[in-house]
Amino acid sequence: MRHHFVFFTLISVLFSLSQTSPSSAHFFPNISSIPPWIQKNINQTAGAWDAFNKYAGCRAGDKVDGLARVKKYFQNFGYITESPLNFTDAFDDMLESAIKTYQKNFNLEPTGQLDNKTIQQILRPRCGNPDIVNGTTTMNSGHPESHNTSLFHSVAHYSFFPGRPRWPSNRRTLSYAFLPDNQLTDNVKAVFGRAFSRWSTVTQLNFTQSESYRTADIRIAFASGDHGDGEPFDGVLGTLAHAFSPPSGFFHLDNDENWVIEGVTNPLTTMSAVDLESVAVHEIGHLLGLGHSSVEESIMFPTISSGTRKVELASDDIEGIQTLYGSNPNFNGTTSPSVQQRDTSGAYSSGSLWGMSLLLAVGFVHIILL
Ligand code: TQI
Ligand code: ZN
Ligand code: ZN
Repeated sequence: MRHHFVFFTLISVLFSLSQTSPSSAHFFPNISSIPPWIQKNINQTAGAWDAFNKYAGCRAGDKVDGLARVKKYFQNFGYITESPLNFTDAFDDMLESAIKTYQKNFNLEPTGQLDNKTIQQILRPRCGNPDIVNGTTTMNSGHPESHNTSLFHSVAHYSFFPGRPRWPSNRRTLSYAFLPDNQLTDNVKAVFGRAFSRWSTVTQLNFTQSESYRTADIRIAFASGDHGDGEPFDGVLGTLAHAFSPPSGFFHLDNDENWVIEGVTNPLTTMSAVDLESVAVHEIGHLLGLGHSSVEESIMFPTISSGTRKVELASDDIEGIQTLYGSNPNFNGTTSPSVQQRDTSGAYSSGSLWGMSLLLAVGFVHIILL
């Protein structure tokens, strides 16, 4: 699984990333500066999905032409684990239970039917990774602390990674660094700085930029396609970025996206523009130990439309992160960014097996590169 980095992978990531050529990432100050010929027309894709609307109202026992495609969709996102070569068009128990779990994850009434709200949620653009991996949901319905389970409207909650990993309690200042080969501009780096400060405003955590990529707690790199950690990027849209749970600190972004750095003002869903700060705030949530949330307003909700911007932490995100790291005594309930200056570059997390293997890995790469 993605959160269990093996020693070997660690080395290959460090190694392959140190070998990449300078970044060819596409950065655009705003949405109107993206040339039309690189804008992917999402209307075409949306057209294909329109067909989904004919399943509205489907329930167990029904047989509807093309229902097999719906099963394929649920299989893609981990809700159906059986893998028959051909799904049938019958609305069977397998589909019903997949729909129920999906509805719980997305905070919809678990009717087990393809009702309107469920179809609308399916039709929304979403992240390409499964919600359920090896039988464990990455979202709220499997959250051990979710209360009010009988009231489906209030099960909404943040989640943590299995085992609830977090940065050790003696580390309240974390350093971050950018892969030097990416040669990011100060404007791009400032976007990450703003994203970090959204989390430090509400917790006792501080973030500080370090010039030393290899020793920083959080390592930010833009990469294309296969970049050595077994989670290859996929070109425009699809997976935009990924981050590993604490105390890994790897934060990778897809070089092939059209990243917008000054924010997107109006929701233009026909464009492939991706707001960098929105993605950064979400991924930092993962880096700090938050899984996905079923609260739609939350930063950790697992869908975002291209061309839109969502950067403000919701109360669900704030509750989740404060459970892990405590609240900022200066935080009065309103979020205004603060910038942290203390430099702790070169510090390693102590006492954890992770810190140890990291140290060894870094040492090892030094040796191969010399
Ligand atoms: N990347 C996925 C994500 O960050 C990768 C992922 C899926 C993941 N499941 C995970 C990472 C569990 C850690 C733990 O969710 S993504 C969104 C969102 C992506 C998606 O490129 O699909 C955002 C990146 F939530 F909008 F869909 C950023 Cl904001
Ligand atoms: Zn990666
Ligand atoms: Zn995510």
